[in-house]
Amino acid sequence: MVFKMLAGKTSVVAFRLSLLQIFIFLLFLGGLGFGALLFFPETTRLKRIFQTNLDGSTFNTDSMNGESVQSISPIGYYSLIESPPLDIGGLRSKFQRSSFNVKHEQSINARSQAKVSTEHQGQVNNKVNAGAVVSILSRSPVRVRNCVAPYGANYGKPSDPKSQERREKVKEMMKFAWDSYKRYAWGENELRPLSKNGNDDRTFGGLKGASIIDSLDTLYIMGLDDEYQEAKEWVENNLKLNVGGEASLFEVNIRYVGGLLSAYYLTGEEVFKRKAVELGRKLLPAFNTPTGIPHGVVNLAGDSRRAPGGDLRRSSVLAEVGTLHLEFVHLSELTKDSIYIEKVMNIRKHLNQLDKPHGLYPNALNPVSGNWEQHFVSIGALGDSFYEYLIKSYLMSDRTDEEAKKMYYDALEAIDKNLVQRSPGGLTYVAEWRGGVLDHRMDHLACFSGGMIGIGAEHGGPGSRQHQLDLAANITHTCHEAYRRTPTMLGPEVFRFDDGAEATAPRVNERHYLLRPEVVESYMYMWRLTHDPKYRDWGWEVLEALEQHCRIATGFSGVIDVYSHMIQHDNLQQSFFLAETLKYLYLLFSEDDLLSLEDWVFNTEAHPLPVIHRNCTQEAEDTHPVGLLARLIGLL
Ligand code: DMJ
Repeated sequence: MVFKMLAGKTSVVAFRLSLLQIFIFLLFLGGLGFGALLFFPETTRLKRIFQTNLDGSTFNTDSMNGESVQSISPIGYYSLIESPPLDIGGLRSKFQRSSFNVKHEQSINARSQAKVSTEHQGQVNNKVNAGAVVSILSRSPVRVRNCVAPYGANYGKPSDPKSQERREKVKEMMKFAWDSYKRYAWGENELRPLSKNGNDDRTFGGLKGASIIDSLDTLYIMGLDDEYQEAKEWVENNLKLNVGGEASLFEVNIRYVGGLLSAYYLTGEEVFKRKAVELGRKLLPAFNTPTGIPHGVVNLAGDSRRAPGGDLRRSSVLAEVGTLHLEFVHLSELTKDSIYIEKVMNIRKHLNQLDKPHGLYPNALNPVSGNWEQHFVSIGALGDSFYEYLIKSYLMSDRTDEEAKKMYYDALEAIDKNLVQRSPGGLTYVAEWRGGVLDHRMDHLACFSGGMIGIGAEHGGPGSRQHQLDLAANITHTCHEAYRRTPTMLGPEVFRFDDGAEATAPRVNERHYLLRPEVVESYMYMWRLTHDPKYRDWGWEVLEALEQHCRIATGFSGVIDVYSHMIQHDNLQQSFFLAETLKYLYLLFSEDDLLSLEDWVFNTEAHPLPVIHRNCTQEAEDTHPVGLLARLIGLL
């Protein structure tokens, strides 16, 4: 087993032998035999045999907010919480990165990082910390149910020089966006680059630092170590959750809870888990409605017995109530408190049993009656991430959540049948549906669907696989056309396919570009699924357009009219630009095993959450005392 793992790595073997000699020497000294195990190359594995509770599962919210914590119990409908965690530690051999391998990679990587950085020095405006990636990624990633969630070997460094250079450029853009935010808007939610101050709208109910939370994981995976440390320290010292405003349940969940969870899973830093759980608990009053369908607005000052904030007569939005599942499953996973899963499973059950016109999900429902409020269907604004979270719930459950799977494919079939259209010029698009009448327009937001349909294609059954892959590729192509048909090479907020329009925006008020990620998101997924180089080239086109039209001296800004040569900026560096747009571009130019799709799902704000693997059999074998003994004998 060990030798299989080491095949072809001479230097690794050499290093192992020297440690082995230390090991034998210590054994020889006698009395230190047990201690010698700790010097053995695979120290972390051996330590786990004697110290099994390394996954932080004893975390208790009692100490945090004084509220009692229910012990997690089987609730019958969701298999994720029915199986007890394995009690033997270990790494999944397929992806494992032992402490030794990490060190080995560090030294290789330190050199290669330094080299790339030096080569690139003349091309970037701000030099990034060349060695940074080494120090932060050497920490152990968090284990979920005893499975390790790996980052990937060699930090996803691409093998070809062109992609390396492109990736470095994305990293430089991230550093520039971060530095600009830090300089003019530190601690505020978002940067206003023209007025050089912060944007502190009330979406987050008084919570601050949205750009910091949204950036944590991006900084981390890019190896921007100093910037990540600044962000972490701000969370430790300045992220105050005792605010009293009314916040968007959806936005706080996807950006703050998702960002904190992701930072925790990547870094293992307890502070992120503690804050995520504390904030998650503050969202629970939103569910205090007669149906349990949450209201869109929650008063963050409330406790779980109080009514939600906002006006209960207002509709709940499909995308908002349907975009909680991934984060809430992880909140239950971390706290061993089933309340979060119960809340989102109730939503799902409710939506599942409602009558649907032609199998389609309307975008608004009443949180009191639980009925649809109108028959407007869209996979753009108001609907989008509901569908995304169905397929991602299935994937994140290690493909066991059959209910989510069925709901996703049924919904997709209805969309395909009723909404998918082909323009006279041959472009595939997903129209909107207003009470049975098609509106031939697509939101920029709907461009995420190329990637979503792509990642779902694999699991829909052999008969539909190719069709879904083609649909994903065709939608992504259309979104590329929406960009390509503007002089700025940036896509408008809405593009139409009526009155002679073909993926263009005839209406002046639909021509803005807000630094949105959906198109590069689909490029990233389609690249990983097909390895067609055009997706990397299309991503590079977007990057060049961002540099040319959105970058100003004080940060990045959206533009008001993508069809105008006279660029006017909208004065906002959206936090999702740092969380999503730049992260997806970075991943597009990285190797596929950086946050592999086998092991991670991205929430709708691009925060990676680990797949909750059920089967770590191989690692159990690896660390079982008998297996260990065999390995020791093999080495001796
Ligand atoms: C992000 O906050 C999320 O991607 C959300 O799902 C939709 N809107 C923005 C990005 O456009």
